[in-house]
Amino acid sequence: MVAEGPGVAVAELKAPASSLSAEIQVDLYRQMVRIRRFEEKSAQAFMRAEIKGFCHLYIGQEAVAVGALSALEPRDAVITAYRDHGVALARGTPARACMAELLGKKTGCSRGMGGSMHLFDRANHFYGGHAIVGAHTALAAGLAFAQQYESTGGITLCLLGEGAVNQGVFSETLNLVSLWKLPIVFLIENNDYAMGTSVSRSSAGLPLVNRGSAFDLAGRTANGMDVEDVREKVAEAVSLARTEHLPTLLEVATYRYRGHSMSDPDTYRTKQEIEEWKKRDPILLYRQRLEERQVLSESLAKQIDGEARAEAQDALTFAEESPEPDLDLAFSLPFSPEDQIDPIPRPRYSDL
Ligand SMILES: Cc1ncc(C[n+]2csc(CCOP(=O)(O)OP(=O)(O)O)c2C)c(N)n1
Repeated sequence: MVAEGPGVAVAELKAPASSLSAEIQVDLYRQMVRIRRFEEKSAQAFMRAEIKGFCHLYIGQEAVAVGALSALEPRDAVITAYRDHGVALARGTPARACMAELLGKKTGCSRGMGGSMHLFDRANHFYGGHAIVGAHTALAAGLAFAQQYESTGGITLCLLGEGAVNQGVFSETLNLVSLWKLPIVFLIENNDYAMGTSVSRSSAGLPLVNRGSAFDLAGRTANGMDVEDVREKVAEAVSLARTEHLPTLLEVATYRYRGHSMSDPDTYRTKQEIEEWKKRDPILLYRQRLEERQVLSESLAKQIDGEARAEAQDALTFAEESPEPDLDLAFSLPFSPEDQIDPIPRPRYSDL
């Protein structure tokens, strides 16, 4: 049986008329293809042991990051969990800086100190990339508090997996953002599985969007295989946050085609289930829709794909040729200069 995001009907895509310009539609398509090709290249690099440690791919979920982030302004803040490659790319972090980070190189967006799970790009207000499930939701509240306190006019978008909703910190955070009327949107990427556990085996009180109602958050759902639906629902929530300082909890039904991470044998679901979801592939279906609308020709689609493949290859070559990070930074970077008051001198890596 096909696992649908609980409470969220994954409708077959129709080709509704769009109020979006042709340029925006093509760009949404392009961004999804860029992420897909980047992730495929990452998988190859991982298999060759060029990427060490963890690597969680975003393949299948592209419409979520692309749709959601396309509804934001540059001054807005974005934060997510460890499945972060697609989010960083959609936010504007260069593919080279992302791939170099995956390879742990000095030219990476986190100077090679973070790796796959900790992409970070302050210039684009992308605040990570966090490995501890649920913990970043509290940091998101902090970002939104700062935006409100400093009257920046910005809002915070916090993406989280459905596996994070049962962490106590998330409930505490929902309480605070509602009480303090913070400009924030929480987007649950419900891909049905937290590692090997399906949401119906781990969570009571479905659908998950209901979790916000105890704290008076506005609740919305979206079809995560439909980039325009995600964009529209996020835009509504962003508007509520920006103009009325009302936080929203949004549940988006999506699916990851690959295992939880590159080392997951993926034995907890059937091949048939994965194939069923692939029939609703966000890139394939959006391409069909844009062709129907005569916004995308076959040759343009081919060109976009070629450029995305070239960008991914260029990013990998750049990363491979980049230098290793300075190891001493591993001891100095986690602390601000004022915090370096430890009377016991820290060992220099080179002394070890
Ligand atoms: C606090 C904490 N507990 C357990 C883990 C181990 N862990 C890593 S990923 C993961 C599953 C999270 O699933 P979800 O939030 O749905 O994100 P997805 O992988 O679907 O993107 C778990 C339990 C962790 N990183 N942090």
